[in-house]
Amino acid sequence: MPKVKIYVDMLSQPSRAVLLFCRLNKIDIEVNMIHLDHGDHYQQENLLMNPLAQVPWMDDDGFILAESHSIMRYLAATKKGVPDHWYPSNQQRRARVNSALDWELSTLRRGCTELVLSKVLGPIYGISVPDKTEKYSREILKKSLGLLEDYWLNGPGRFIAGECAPTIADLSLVCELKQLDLMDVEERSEIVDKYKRVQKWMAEVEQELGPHFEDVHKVHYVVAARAQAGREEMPESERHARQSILECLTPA
Ligand SMILES: N[C@@H](CCC(=O)N[C@@H](CS)C(=O)NCC(=O)O)C(=O)O
Repeated sequence: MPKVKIYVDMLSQPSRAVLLFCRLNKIDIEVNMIHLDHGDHYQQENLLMNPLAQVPWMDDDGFILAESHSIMRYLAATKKGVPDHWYPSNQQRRARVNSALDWELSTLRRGCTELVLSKVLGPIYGISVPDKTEKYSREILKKSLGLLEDYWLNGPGRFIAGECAPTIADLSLVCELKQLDLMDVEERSEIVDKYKRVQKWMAEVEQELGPHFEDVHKVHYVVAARAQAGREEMPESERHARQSILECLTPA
């Protein structure tokens, strides 16, 4: 079987979730870097493959699919050896995973991504974001964290679908929330610290995923450290760091 081709940018949280999923499940992949800041996703050959022009997307022997949640569901359903806990075959548990993933897109991701864009990435990449976006996204994020704490994580189990092993919903939501590392430490604490269950769950998911989690977030950590240091441009040398991560992403 040919390798599944995955197209990602290491600074994209849904890209990291898909990579992590492939790596955890030893899916044979070829990783292709799409540098969003260079506009790679708008190059003709990429647009022909993925007119949606967003990462991640995949090509499984000619079958092209975008959207991280759909990619993980597809891979869980079609690749041998993916343990059932990631996307349970029990229809009610699966429905709960889907419910959390849908909820993430309309709430948590909106708040998180837009806040980080307006506070950190916008200034770095020269994208101006209206003041009201910052205010609005902060409110959405706080409300979403409250719901994560009191609803999604309020079940009997350690994870979102209430069981004893993580699902693709845990993977996706944790990768999204990691994006807050890019924010000023005090500002992040002011938003996140009161949600104790959320913090415990994030730490447990990270621990459960082990070194794979760290590897997939290597470039993210570099950029987060730079953002903390308050510098405004990402130097070429750090862009190249994204290429060097290819080796550790391809399963042995
Ligand atoms: N719902 C999509 C979101 C994809 C997405 O927003 N990707 C961003 C990076 S995190 C992107 O490609 N942005 C480039 C653009 O929109 O021009 C998924 O989960 O895959």
